[in-house]
Amino acid sequence: MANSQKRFDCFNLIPFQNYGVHCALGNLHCCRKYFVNRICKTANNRTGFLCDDRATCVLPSAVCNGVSNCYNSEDENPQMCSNLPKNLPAFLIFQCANPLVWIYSNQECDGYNNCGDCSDEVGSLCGSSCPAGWWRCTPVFYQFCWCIPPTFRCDGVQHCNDWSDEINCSP
Ligand SMILES: [Ca+2]
Ligand SMILES: [Ca+2]
Repeated sequence: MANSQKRFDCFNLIPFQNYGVHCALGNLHCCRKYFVNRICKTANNRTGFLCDDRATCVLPSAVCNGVSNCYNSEDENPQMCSNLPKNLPAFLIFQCANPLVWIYSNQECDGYNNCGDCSDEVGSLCGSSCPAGWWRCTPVFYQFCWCIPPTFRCDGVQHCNDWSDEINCSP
């Protein structure tokens, strides 16, 4: 138990400034000296990636997306971004039911069918209600699972199998 906990802690640590340092698995002294825990909370309370400035918290899906979001581009570190998602910290990843498909952790329970089989929208974390303001129905579009975004209600286009998004709309 203690051993696996140590490994987990190390796995969530990403080199701070000096990316050339490699610590042996479980070498906490080395990890603490050269690595920093990158877990942070974004403005909308999602788990994010902490930049070297220790203040900027980047959404997981903005890590290794080819755009620099941290001041020194540490979110686009070539070593971390090679062979995705193998070198990404575990907290940035959500594993879909299909073992071949992964998504970024902020795409879990966001209303969108990122996994392709809706396995990212069914977990206990998602609860049984729709994201705030979304409309519950059986969507006709593959990109949604159980709810559609508020902008698609009463927009003149059918998004729900039962047309419930386009009935009882005020004229
Ligand atoms: Ca980025
Ligand atoms: Ca999703």
